[in-house]
Amino acid sequence: TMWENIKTYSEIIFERTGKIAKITMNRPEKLNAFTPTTIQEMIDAFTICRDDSSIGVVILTGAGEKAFSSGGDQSVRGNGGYVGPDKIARLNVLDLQHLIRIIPKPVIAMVKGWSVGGGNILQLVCDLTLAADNAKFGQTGPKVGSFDAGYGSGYLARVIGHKRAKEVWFLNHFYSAKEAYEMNWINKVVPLEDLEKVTLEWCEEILQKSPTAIRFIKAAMNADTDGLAGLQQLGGDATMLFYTTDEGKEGRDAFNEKRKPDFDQFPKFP
Ligand code: 1HA
Repeated sequence: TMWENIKTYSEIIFERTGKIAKITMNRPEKLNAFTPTTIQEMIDAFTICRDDSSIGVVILTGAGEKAFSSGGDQSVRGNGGYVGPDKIARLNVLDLQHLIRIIPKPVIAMVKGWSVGGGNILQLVCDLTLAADNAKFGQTGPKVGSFDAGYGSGYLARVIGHKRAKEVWFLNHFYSAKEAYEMNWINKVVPLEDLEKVTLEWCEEILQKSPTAIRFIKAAMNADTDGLAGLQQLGGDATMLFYTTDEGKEGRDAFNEKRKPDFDQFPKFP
C-alpha cells in the first residue's frame, strides 16, 4: 500500500491512501504513551479528516508492533493532569474521545501489542477494532492512581457488560486478543502480519456503502449511549439533510426575500 503524508507532526504520523486516512501514535520507545502534544496533534488530524470530504474512513493505530498505546505518559503527569510545553496540566484525551465519537465517519482501531489505560479507552471509543494476535488489553488506572469514570467505565460496561467492566477495573488484569474477542470488546483477531491488509479490506468494504447511511447509524447508536449530547449529534445530522431540501431552502429564501414562506408546495410524507 502506498501511504501519502497528509501533514507532518512531532508525535503522530498522518497519512492517507485513497479515501482512507491513518493516524499513528508515534512514540514507540514509550509504547506510544501519549502526552498533551500527542493528543493535540490527533485532535488536529481528526479535525482534518472530519472536514475533508474526500476522506471516508479513519484508521487509528500505534507505531511499531509492540503497542497501540500504553495510555497517558506517566513521566509528564503533573498535578491535575498531563503537562505539555505550555506547562498546563490537561486531560485533553477526553476531548479526543469525544471527537472520535462525533466525527461522522467510521473510525477503526488497528491494535498491535499493548492497548492499556487511556490508550485502551481510545481503542474502545473507535467504532470498530481489529486486533493482531499479539494484542493485549487492560486498564491500569487503580494501579497507577488514575481512573476513567466516563466512556472508560460507562461505555465499557455497555460494550463488555457491567460484571466484566468492573473486573477489568478492579483487578487490572491484561486480556489476550482472543479473550478480548470473546468478551465482545473487539471485532476481530487476525495474525499480526495480516492486520493492515485485513483492516484495509474492511475500510474498502465500508467505502462501498452509503456514507449518509453509515453516518446515521453511527449517530443513532451513539445517541442511545450519549444521551442529549448524542441526540444533538443525530439531530444535527437531520438538520444538515433538511438544509439540502427545497422545503428547508424555501424558509431561508422567504426570509431573505422578505416574503411569506410557501411550505404548502412540499409533500407531507406519512
Ligand atoms: O486513566 C487515564 C485518564 C483518566 C481520565 C482522564 C484522562 C486520562 C488520561 C490517561 C489515563 C491513563 O492512561 S492512566 C494509565 C497509564 N498507563 C499505564 O499505567 C501503563 C504503564 N505501562 C505499563 O504498565 C507497562 O509498560 C506495560 C504493561 C504496558 C508494558 O510492559 P512491558 O512490556 O514490560 O514494557 P515496559 O518496559 O514497561 O515499557 C517500555 C518503556 O516504555 C519503558 O521505558 P524504559 O524503562 O525503557 O525507559 C516504560 O517506562 C515506558 N512506558 C510504558 N508505558 C508508559 C511508559 N512511560 C510513560 N508512561 C507510560 N504509560
